[in-house]
Amino acid sequence: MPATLKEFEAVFPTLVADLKAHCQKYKLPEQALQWFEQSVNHNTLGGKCNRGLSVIDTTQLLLNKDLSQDEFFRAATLGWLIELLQAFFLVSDDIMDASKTRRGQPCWYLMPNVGMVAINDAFMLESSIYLLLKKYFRQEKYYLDLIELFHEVSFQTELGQECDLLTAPEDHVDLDNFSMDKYTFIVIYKTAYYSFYLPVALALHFAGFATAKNLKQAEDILIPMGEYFQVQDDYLDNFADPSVLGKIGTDIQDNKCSWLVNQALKKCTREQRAVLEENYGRKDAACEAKVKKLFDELKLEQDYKDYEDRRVTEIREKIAALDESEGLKKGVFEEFLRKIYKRTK
Ligand code: DMA
Ligand code: MG
Ligand code: MG
Ligand code: MG
Repeated sequence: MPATLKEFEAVFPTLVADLKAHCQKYKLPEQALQWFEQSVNHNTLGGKCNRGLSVIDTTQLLLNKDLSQDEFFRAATLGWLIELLQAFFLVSDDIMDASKTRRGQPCWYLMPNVGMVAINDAFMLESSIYLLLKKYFRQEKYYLDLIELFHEVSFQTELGQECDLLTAPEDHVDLDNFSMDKYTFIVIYKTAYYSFYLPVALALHFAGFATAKNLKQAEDILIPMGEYFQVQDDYLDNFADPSVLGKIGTDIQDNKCSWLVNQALKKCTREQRAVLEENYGRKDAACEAKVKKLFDELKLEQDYKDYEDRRVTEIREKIAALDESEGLKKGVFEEFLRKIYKRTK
């Protein structure tokens, strides 16, 4: 049985207490201690926790048994470390993307009295990963593998974010600068590695199945799945109801090299391209509305649905071809796909 969000969330207070205890060793002033606790809670809780839950579900499938209480706690801890990494990326991403809401609340940097203190809060969320990793995994022979994995995946995500931001300059719109090749690089790096490869790689280490072959097979399925997940994110940015999605889309105003604008560029007429030239990437709600209208005229929603069907078929074929001889299981990937297929948030 997959772990429930409630069971997963029940582990978090212990980890927050650990982080606080660590601060208290430095005699951190009370105000700063409370601030840190609030930042950790606000930024780490309140999401779907798909990434974190996946570590537990994957471990369970690999070991093919119900986990003991201690195994559950440790798998959940690894899951929370991904959620802390995610919190670190989201706090910074929302500043860089000038977003307004996240998980149905104001973005952290827009909360009362926060502002640019959020940048330091993001760093502290990242550092928290390594404090907890040391506390609970230092004695394991795979401890260094875990540290290196978090470092490598963080760097990959930062590369993706760099390209995402550099293809979306604030001051000038150049539609020739977008391409599906650039798009693919951006989404694989900014999203697929930390959201899809990382949970399974962590579970493989924890369960004792992290052979080179298993890690490579996992990557070959999870990177395309992560790419599909970010295409969904780009589709939802424009087409979802923000009250369901929990965040207000910013891609058009932010001049992002998104999946939708790339599809629009492939099929638009000269006149439609002129509309894009004039209105895409402008910090202006009226311009944004014109682009949204064009996306409707171009029937991009239907293109997305066709893409989804094709992509999911491809991914299912890859899963079917998995070699289970070193203990990796098809069910791991089936479960991931089940969680994201036709998602609306
Ligand atoms: C997501 O990109 C990538 C990271 C590393 C947060 P995004 O800006 O499209 O995400 P969101 O739509 O959640 O702001
Ligand atoms: Mg963003
Ligand atoms: Mg972004
Ligand atoms: Mg997005």
